[in-house]
Amino acid sequence: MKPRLILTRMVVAPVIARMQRDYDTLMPDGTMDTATALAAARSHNADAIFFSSKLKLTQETIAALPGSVRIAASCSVGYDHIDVAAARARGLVVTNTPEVLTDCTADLAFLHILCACRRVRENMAIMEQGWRRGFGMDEMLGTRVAGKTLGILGMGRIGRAVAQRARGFGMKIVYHDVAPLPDELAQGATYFPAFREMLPHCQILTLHAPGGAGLNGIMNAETFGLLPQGAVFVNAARGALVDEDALIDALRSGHLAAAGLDAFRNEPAYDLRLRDIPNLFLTPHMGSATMETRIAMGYRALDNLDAFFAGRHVQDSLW
Ligand code: 8YV
Repeated sequence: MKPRLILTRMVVAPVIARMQRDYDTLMPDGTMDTATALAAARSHNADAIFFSSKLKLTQETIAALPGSVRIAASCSVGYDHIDVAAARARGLVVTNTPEVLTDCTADLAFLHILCACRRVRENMAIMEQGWRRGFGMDEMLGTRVAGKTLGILGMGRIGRAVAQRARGFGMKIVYHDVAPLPDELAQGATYFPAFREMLPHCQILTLHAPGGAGLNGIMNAETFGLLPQGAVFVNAARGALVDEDALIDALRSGHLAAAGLDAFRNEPAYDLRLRDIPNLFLTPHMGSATMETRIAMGYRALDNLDAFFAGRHVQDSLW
């Protein structure tokens, strides 16, 4: 008998094929909301849930899961949508998918650094409007990337992968995290024990910290104000890290030269005032969105389910 699984949100074909081969899978009709997922888990008498950050596994939702569900595998590295303590208390194994999306997420963060600095959104708009007026050599100037000091909040796998890319651009790297990295991982990056003290040094700042209560709104009027005049800000991590009113003020006042966002406080219904700021480069939470990475994420989630149902060690268990 195959374990019974519900899939709450569509994933790529190779992952579906493996899932349907090995699990009695209930497929979603679109993306399931919480009520639909709970009803599906009950009607399918599910042993497991394959989900993503679109489904919030709150204490309340975990309590409402039918007793048959013993594992929930999230197809994401972030797990701020999961109440891990409540899952543990209920004996529900919860897993994520680290490592496999590091490179693609770092690529997208670096793309935001380049696009924000080089005013790609405004340049694209000029081309789309037909570009009929030549520019003086003093117009449409961006910010040079090479040689700049890049500040990284969060020097985990993704932060380090961004640093690796930045070294190729001759950038100096400063970082803040809860503790300094060993030299072989820091690779010459300078550690700041106090985040605020790092900010005045950051000509470009990129966030790679997890979401969750502790860092909520860590970028606010005060911390944006500590960045040097003309700094560039990028967030491809979690929207909750940023006070978006303060970001809008910092861009409108010209304190920030430009910014790039792949993560928003409200997704998908992001604050449309952000859309109207021309020097803000925007993408709709696409860090891991390549075919290769989405296959690897799906396989990693299935590896966790397979291990659980085979009674083996579950490598990405969150407790
Ligand atoms: C996912 C992400 O696309 O892995 C994460 O934490 O933010 C993205 O890779 C997202 O979680 C799926 O909704």
